[in-house]
Amino acid sequence: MPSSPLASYAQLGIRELHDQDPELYELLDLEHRRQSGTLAMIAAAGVAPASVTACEGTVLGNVTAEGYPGARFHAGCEVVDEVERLAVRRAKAVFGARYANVQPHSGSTANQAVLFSLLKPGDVLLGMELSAGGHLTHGSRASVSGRYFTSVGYGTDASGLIDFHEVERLAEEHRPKLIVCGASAYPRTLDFARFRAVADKVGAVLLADISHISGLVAAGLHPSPIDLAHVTTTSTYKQLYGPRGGLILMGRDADLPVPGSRRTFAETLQSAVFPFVQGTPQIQAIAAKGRALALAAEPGFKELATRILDGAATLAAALTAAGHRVLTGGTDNHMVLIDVSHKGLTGVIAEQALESCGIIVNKNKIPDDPHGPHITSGLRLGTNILAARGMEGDAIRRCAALVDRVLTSVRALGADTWHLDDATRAAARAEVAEVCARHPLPHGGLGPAV
Ligand code: DSN
Repeated sequence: MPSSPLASYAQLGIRELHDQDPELYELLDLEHRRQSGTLAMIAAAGVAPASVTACEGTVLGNVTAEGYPGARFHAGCEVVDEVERLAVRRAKAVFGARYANVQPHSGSTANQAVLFSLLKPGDVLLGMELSAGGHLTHGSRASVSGRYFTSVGYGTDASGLIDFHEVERLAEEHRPKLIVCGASAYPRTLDFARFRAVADKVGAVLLADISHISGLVAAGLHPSPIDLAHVTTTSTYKQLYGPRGGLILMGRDADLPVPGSRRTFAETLQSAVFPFVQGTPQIQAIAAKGRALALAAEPGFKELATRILDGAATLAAALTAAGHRVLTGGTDNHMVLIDVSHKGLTGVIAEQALESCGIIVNKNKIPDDPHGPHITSGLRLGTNILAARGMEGDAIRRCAALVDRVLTSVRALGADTWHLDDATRAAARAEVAEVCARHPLPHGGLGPAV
């Protein structure tokens, strides 16, 4: 690599951190080692390639650039304008979108921009219940989305699938102004066309939040909502393996007027992000999104996304064969939800016991869960990071066997107290270390396929 101010600056930063702030350096180094040496199966996480992370450590963060390219409120933006234009072009290309906004600081902020620009306080919002697998920003009372709007929630049927009869009934009864589809804990394909039909029937706007499945959508392995929903949002750090951040995307509805307004969806959402809910954008994160989107456009990304999908199916089948209760009987995406009450455990016990062995998952509420969010009866596992490690087939089955061994060995003493014998923990930790060493995290790209 030719020496350049950019490269020297990055190296200088790490050297100065090491020499001048060893306490912080040590923590950052420790976290690096933790991620390398543990088996992360967090469904809501990815692992950013080094070139994505590098963008965030550049001098772009010094530029205050309120507004949009060509229309900033500060001087000195000629370079960052090009960075943002590039990220917008790449987002449109990856998702086949007519409109892309790359400024949202997160998926939650992207959703806030949509809700607060299209709804007035008190308007009715229909979204998936948090307890059924929805997201906080889809109308949960714990979030501003459920306090400022009149939130109505739909759930799942006895088989764990979205109950469209309930969605239709609630839409007709409450006449929502906006319907949200998309979920944080739903392992099956989302039928965006069916949601749009319901929305059209009651004159509602449809928002699709694809934060959990945007990599599968980008790779063409899950139906795309871009031309079915009026607006699509996503976070960028899960399946896009990008930085913390969000995107707002639109397809065929972008240039149509928002119902009851003369402004188009594109005009409305553009001013919703800035100046309505955000100030100056984080250009360094926008550059990192642009880099992640370039990787998502490479042919190897489809191989990675295929590994995500196949890995989850393998994980679900192996856990089922081992006697675990996999919700909905399997998965269509990257996510496997299991009911650990079936094994006499709570979600928090399962999460903590696995973490003590170096396996990182998260407790999750399941439909009709008798426990609150800090205990839960469920566990959510995902394959984004296993796929980035290049794992498939037998390697995934080995992960499932490890999970099974810990969950069948741990003994619940109370709702959140437990015992796991030292020998089982030591053996599991040793095997996790071996698996991690055999399938190292990618440092220069998204696993062997890219
Ligand atoms: N949406 C949260 C989750 O699914 O866990 C964080 O990304």
